[in-house]
Amino acid sequence: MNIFYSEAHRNHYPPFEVFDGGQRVPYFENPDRMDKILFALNKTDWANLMEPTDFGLDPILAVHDKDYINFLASCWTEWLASDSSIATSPETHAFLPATFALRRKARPTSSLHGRGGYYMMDLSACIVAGTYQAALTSANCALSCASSAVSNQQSAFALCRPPGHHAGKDYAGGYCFINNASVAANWLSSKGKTALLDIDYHAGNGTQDIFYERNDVLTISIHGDPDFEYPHYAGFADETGAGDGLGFHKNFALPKGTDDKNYLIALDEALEMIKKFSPNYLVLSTGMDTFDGDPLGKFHVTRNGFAQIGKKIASLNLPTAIIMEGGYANNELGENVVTLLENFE
Ligand code: OKP
Ligand code: ZN
Repeated sequence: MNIFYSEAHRNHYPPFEVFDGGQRVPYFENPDRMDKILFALNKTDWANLMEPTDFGLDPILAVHDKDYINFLASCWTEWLASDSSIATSPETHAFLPATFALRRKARPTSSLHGRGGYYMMDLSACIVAGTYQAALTSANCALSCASSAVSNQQSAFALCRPPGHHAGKDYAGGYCFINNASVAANWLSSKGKTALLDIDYHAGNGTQDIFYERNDVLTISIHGDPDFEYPHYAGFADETGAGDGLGFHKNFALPKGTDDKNYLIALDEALEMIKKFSPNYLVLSTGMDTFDGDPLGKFHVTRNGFAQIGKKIASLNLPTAIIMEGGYANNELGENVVTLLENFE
């Protein structure tokens, strides 16, 4: 299996994130996640690691707002230049706004923090020196993966970091900056009919927003009910698309404690919808944070559950661009990813 990966993510390692209650905690979405996955992949005899190709900004700007991307590009440098105390110890700092543009009577005002609150939805998408380059490279891994799926008519894996599914057209959030899976799905949709299935534990609000009014890409997300879980304001069962896109988005908002059995029931329903849509390609936003014991999740999906999930999705028999999203039980993460992926081999 072709696997697209770059070391660029290492320079995106914010020294902290902020949890509810204002507590600073170590950044959960850390480079060690990739090391654990690489270690497990390197033990298999089918992982073919490749550097991503640079697709340039066009496919990214087909999904994201240009001013938002400009904000990501210059944020750190502008912030560094604005306050000399940051330059003395940049590794202890991360850019975060503390005021947000609530309910869009808002505009991106010219100050950096005005733009921060406009373009960011929470306190977990911290920007540091290497963030923008890492985000671009991560998107290129997804695009390279999609391109590989088309040319080989075979599934491929993008080992993306940072992840993408919380990033909308013009906002970052939840460790995500560029919506890798959406960029890949949009690119793929010009090559053939494309569906996107998001199995990360958290609702893929960014993906939902990006495709909400489109009927050419079916989007489905299976996740913890936003009534109790992040991202709190999107991912509800009654959100099914709008305008032309009505009926082309589906949320499975599952309760705390969801186990293999109940997860697989929802998955079966999702796969039936995909079959009816009859796409040529599938994009799979792959979070492993549904795992029993994940520090950011409340489901009880087991290793065996991932084997069954992989088997069922692979049985669609579609060239699939498998895009890495979340998963924070680092010590189990590598084997969990391999367990899912080996079904697509
Ligand atoms: C990213 B992904 C919990 C704060 C939530 C953000 C979680 C982002 C998850 N107290 N922080 O979908 O795995
Ligand atoms: Zn997640």
